[in-house]
Amino acid sequence: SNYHVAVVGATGAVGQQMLKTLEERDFPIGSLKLLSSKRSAGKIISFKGKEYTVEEATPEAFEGVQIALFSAGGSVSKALAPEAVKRGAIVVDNTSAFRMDSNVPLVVPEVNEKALTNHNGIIANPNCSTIQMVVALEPIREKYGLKKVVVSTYQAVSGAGLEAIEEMKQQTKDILEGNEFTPEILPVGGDKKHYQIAFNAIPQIDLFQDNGYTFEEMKMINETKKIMEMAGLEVAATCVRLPVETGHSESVYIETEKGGATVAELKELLATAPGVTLQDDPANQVYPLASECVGKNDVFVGRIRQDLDRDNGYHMWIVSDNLLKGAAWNSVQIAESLVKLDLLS
Ligand code: 11C
Repeated sequence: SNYHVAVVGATGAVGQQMLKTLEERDFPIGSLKLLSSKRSAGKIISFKGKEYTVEEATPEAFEGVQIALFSAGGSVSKALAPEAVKRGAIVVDNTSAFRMDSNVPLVVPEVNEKALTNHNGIIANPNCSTIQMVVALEPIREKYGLKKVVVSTYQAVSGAGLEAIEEMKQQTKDILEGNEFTPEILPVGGDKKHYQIAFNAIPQIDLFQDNGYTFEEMKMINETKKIMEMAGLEVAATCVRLPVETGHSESVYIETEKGGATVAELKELLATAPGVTLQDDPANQVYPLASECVGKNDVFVGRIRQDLDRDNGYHMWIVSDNLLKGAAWNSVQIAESLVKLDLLS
């Protein structure tokens, strides 16, 4: 059958990719509603050759909606996701609003699709940098167990939205032309100071927490434990913003429970893992690149090396399109899983 679908945040960086993904996957849509803030309402967006007028997201807008994909910021989700559920919709929420609620499944289908069966109307889509990491780590955890993860990220500006992309481009131009400029958005719209992103690397994504970690780092730590159902997993993260438009890269160090797996064995495992493309051939300079992952749904893994001091330690490089597997594709994939598992009323 066909479903009544709403996309909330339809004009944003992720919302646009959600529409593209729904189109490409030929998701069974009966009717489509494009919702946004009041500011963007009235815009025209075309979907499968038909034009839609973006409407303001209000509680009443969810009347008759069966699946609502939210990506319009945490405060919008907090206010409207429960309203959508009240009206019978199942919400797939791409913000951090509900991720750590114990009655909300936090789902990456390659890892914990079965968690969907316990949903109470809202399903949370994890943070982009978390998703690509757990897709690569799950096959290793299954076979060898996992004790510890230490990740450093190299994140693209599109994770901070369309305005952040614009800021990076304009700054680059201003610097090359010798013009004055004032950073206004990055690292975080809501913080006191703003820094140059062009030709720079900023070790702050989202706001600092009391423990000295940023919220992005704490998301990676807490979400990884929840998705993998491993409260005792040791995870540490350092998240850095780079002047890359799209595609998050991650340097990941892991320690497995069982030592002794060879790099060749890990490569063989990842070569056939769901949602993973192995790109690992140093002799021919083959490794994942942010510039190459854009527009693709997979998580790309390479540079797999044995740690030189520990026989259960491994290093790798994990790259994915943060707007696709990190956001839009994972959300649509969850919607596809709900259809497949017959979990839509
Ligand atoms: C970034 N990871 O790259 C963030 C964006 O919790 O869904 C995603 C924020 C989130 O800036």
